[in-house]
Amino acid sequence: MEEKGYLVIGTGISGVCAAQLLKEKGEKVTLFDANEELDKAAFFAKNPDLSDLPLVVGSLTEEEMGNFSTAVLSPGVPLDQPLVQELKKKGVKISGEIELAYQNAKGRLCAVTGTNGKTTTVSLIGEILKRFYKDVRVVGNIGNPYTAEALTTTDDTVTDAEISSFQLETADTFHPAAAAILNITPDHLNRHHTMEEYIRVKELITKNQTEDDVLVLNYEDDILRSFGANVKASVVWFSSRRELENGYFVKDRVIYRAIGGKAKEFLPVSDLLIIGPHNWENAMAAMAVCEAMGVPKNVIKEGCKNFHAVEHRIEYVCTKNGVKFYNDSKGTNPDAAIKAVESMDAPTCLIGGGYDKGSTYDEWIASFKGRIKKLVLIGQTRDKIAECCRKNGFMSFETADTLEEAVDICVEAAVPGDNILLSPACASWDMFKNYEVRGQIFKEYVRSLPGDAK
Ligand code: UMA
Repeated sequence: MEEKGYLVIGTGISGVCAAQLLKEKGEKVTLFDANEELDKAAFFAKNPDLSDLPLVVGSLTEEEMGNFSTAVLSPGVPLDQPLVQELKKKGVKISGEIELAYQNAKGRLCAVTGTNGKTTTVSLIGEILKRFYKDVRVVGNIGNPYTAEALTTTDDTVTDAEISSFQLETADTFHPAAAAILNITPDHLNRHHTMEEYIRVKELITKNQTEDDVLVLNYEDDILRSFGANVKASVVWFSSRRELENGYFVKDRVIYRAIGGKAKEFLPVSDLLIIGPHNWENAMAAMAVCEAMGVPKNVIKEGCKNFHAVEHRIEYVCTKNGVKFYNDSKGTNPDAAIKAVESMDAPTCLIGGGYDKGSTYDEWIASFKGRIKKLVLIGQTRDKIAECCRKNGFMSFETADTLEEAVDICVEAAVPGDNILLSPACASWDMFKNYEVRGQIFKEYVRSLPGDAK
């Protein structure tokens, strides 16, 4: 009987890197993408090293499904879709890109999940680890697939992974020595359907951890506070609001490290270049993870002091005619967008709206509280959000057909001293390839506006 092979589902960056890894290991691989319009010739021209692999687009026949031992899912592939269910029925093992990478990687691993702050925290951890360890890989949802790095890792490698809920769904033996869950608030409910399921998936990050491992949790998150009481891993808490007996906390704008009720000053928050209480939380999570990974305190402090905000996350763009522009294209859900609104220190014209993930916007609108002088709505959710504005008595909104038109409306409404903020509270996929492209287009358009940029 012919040997069964791997089916890699999705030909985005994860699928490509997963297929490359499997090919390098000499495995039999077939690529599949549900997008019927995928241009095979263009795909192989872009990925010539995969051009000898079969690529099926659209759908698979029952017979074809029987040819595989394992299906490796890209993060964007939901587990409950019919194809995955059919494959399961045929006895095909369902795995994921992160799990495949983990099984082929060496060295030590730390991993961060959470609804918001993952990228900032993982980037900061990466900066700190690189100051102390020679071989550090920053991988995962941040945009560098773990499978792109796994085969070249050695026992001395330290891997720092940003892991989304999509990626955790297929985690099986995935086992980080230090993990952090930053917060859990409603997001991606169109994929996970219920909040209970979203929470369950996020918590999978610690499922293989033992008492020798560290789990870093936010004490101010009610879901995590009760979860932390019953995990196997040794928990390190952080809080931006209260003193803790054990863990990291902020008091009078100073971060402390407490062990057994004894708290020592660690770093004043004024030494951080990332602003706002949510960023203090990200920094404390990074400190705790790096401590667990064996980095000395002075190295952690230096890393924190030198770390700048990541692109697209409350990123200052420029000042034109006395108006400051901020790009928060990564504010892809209401909770992240609230953080951006709360970080604004002047009257702000806000651009929101985008792809509909099934979120509700009442809390986001409630956070405007005199800070937002005008809201301009774009994208698929614009009417839904407009309706929510009316319901909440916020009437200072307009709609626009394009991002550029939205910027123009804001420029018209702003006076010197104001801010203009792109922080959509929605994903970008209705109008843009991804949030990075949305942010780039915003920045380029803003820079092209009349007036000297400062
Ligand atoms: N596809 C199918 N069947 C499906 C769904 C998708 O065949 O049911 C195909 C699509 O036609 C497409 C390909 O799969 O060709 C896309 O795969 P993908 O959506 O998994 O995207 P990748 O390019 O592999 O990028 C993924 C992550 N994307 C998602 O989770 C949606 C990237 O996170 C991540 O950076 C990358 O892997 C590397 O790990 C992006 C993201 O938006 C930034 N993440 C979400 C977030 O942060 O909120 C979770």
